[in-house]
Amino acid sequence: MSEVVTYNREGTVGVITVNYPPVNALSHAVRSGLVAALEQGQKDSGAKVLLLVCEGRTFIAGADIREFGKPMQSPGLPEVMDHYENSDKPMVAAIHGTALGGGLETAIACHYRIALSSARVGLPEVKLGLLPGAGGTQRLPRLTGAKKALEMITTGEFVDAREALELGIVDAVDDGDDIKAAGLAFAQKIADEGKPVRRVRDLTEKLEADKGSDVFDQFRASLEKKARGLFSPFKCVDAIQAAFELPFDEGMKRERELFTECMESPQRAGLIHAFFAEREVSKVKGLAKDTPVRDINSVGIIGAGTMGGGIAMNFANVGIPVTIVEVKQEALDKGLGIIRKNYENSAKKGRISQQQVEERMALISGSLTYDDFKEVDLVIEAVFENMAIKKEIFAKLDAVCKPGAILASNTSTLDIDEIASATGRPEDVVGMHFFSPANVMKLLENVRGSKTSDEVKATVMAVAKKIKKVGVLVGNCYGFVGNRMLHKRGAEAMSLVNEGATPQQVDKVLTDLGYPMGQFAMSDLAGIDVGYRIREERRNAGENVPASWVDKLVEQNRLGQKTMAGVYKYEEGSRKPIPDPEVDAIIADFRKEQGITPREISDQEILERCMFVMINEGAKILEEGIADRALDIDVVWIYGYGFPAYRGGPMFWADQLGLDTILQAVEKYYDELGGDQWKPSALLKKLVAEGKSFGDL
Ligand code: T1G
Repeated sequence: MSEVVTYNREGTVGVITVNYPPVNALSHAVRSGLVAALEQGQKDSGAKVLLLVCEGRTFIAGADIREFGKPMQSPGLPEVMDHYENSDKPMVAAIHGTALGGGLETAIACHYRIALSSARVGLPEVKLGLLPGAGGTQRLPRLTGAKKALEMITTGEFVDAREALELGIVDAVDDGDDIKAAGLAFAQKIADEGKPVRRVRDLTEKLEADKGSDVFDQFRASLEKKARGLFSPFKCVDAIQAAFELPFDEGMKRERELFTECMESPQRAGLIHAFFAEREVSKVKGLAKDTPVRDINSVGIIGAGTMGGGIAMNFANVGIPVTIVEVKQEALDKGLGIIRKNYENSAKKGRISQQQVEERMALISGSLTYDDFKEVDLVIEAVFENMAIKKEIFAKLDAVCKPGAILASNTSTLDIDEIASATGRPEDVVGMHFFSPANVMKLLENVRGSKTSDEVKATVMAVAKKIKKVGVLVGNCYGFVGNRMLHKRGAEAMSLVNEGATPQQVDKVLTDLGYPMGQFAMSDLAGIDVGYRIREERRNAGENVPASWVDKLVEQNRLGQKTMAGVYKYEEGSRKPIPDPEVDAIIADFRKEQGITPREISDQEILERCMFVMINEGAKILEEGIADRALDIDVVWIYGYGFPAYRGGPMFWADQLGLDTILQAVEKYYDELGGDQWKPSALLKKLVAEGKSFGDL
């Protein structure tokens, strides 16, 4: 008898129980156990009906992703589904938690389903670069019809139990919290009413309605924008369409062919890497899992600007009261007004209710005095990037805030240790770098100072989880991980334009790679004066920062979207970047001034110079211990800058390209262009010499 799947009988109900923490994933042991337990149930003459239920936090949450890429061990999931569907005794699945992927496929291979009202179901395989490969594309449409099946399978979104009931995915919903009791009662009812075996494969009514319709072509067209660059969503549509055109067994064969194509795609490798990396980053090297965490029940924010307001919303969204301090009432009122407007917009889109708008606004208060920070557990400073001002603020916070309060800076580049030196409590000082717009972007780059205590590190990582961000703990250096690499990419992009490329050519290479926006469109969004001020700060600090054509734009007050003109021009009410001949003229003048003769530049050179300079910098970041693992860098770039998750992150993508290819190009550009940014990283050279990858670290 398998220890992860057991069989016992309760009355006339044969109970098959899965117990494989943490999420009852369909590992080989579970699949074998399911088959064995079913056989026992079939042989058990006292069992009139069979019930499948899971222990722990959730019903089966899918195939065991950790097995992907390894040789599949029999029985495969489709085979297990067949056993359950062909059971000659009614087979009932009892769902709690999240029945996902192969879990939901197992449930709909059964004959009846009951779910707790707190349960959710979904087929999120597409988020892993796959499609439901155990009959989901053939059985779900038989329950819901084409439209809902297409939506659920190509988005991977979950539906709650009530909606699942309406859609016909489950047959009953129980408002209790004891799935075993609910399952037993429902199974007994099925037996008492003499309900027959009801195989989903035999249900054809919902298929008839959409047979021969153009719903599939219409849906493919709608995916062109939403699923730009992705492979598996289109395969999902093909597989679902097969359910409407082929007999069930043929449809299953078609599903298997398409599933195999997805399994073999580099996008599946990238998305699964991203899935696990997002979870691995919360396990910080050298930080014990049981490190004490301080309670954060109230938060102070300094600055009611774009960042401060967005940061405040994250805490109000999870019920934590926030006090925002500004220097002037006018700035405070403006900031609070923008927060309200953001919430009202979300309410208009149906994302939150009007009542939630009011509840969240009630949690955010404004003040003009630091005295209101006396009792807060955490303060986050979000004023602009000026070290002198930040040190002045932290000295005041040190004087006002209670012992044990955490003092955090939202700085995107500046030295946390220098900021901490303005206080008498450096162990309580930390960086919490949010990404604009702070209430939307999922990344929170937590920056440890040399004296930041383990308790504070653990607390800010717990805060990230609490406010539904992906927290990554990184070391203290100029730009930390994300912006340090971004600045290298930005400098290369500017140089490429100096040398002959157009801004739109550079941006298109990056959006073709899968970024949501190119370098210059992104700069216009944030405001190109941000980079200008950072370059001025570095020049004032004595660094040799070359002049650039972008500075010329700022000096003509072309600051980006906020002035309707920056690198691109913008029409009223539109964020669409439009190439501007005026900018071409400014660039041409700048080239003349610098004595540059423009040349044709290939897209390949643009790709290599923008991306490989980042990877080389990422390798240096690893060498210096600023990031503990390459996957930390991948997560920073996926969640902070929109690097396409289907490529796994810049370092994973580099591994897939081959580090020898990267190193050759870096050495070539070092010879041609010079500059510290092209000095080949020692780690990169070492890994190539040893035939290893970043993933091997
Ligand atoms: N396989 C293996 N491990 C998994 C797993 C899975 N499917 N899902 C979660 N884990 C681990 C996760 O790595 C973490 O491990 C722990 O469980 C808790 O996860 C044929 C091919 C279920 C909603 O895509 O969406 O079925 O770090 O931190 O926030 O058609 O996990 O503790 O060691 O995320 O409460 C389809 C993926 C697979 C579901 C729970 N299923 N999982 O979220 O906890 S493909 C999925 C999730 C498939 C078939 C196809 C979430 C969750 P550790 P967690 P959570």
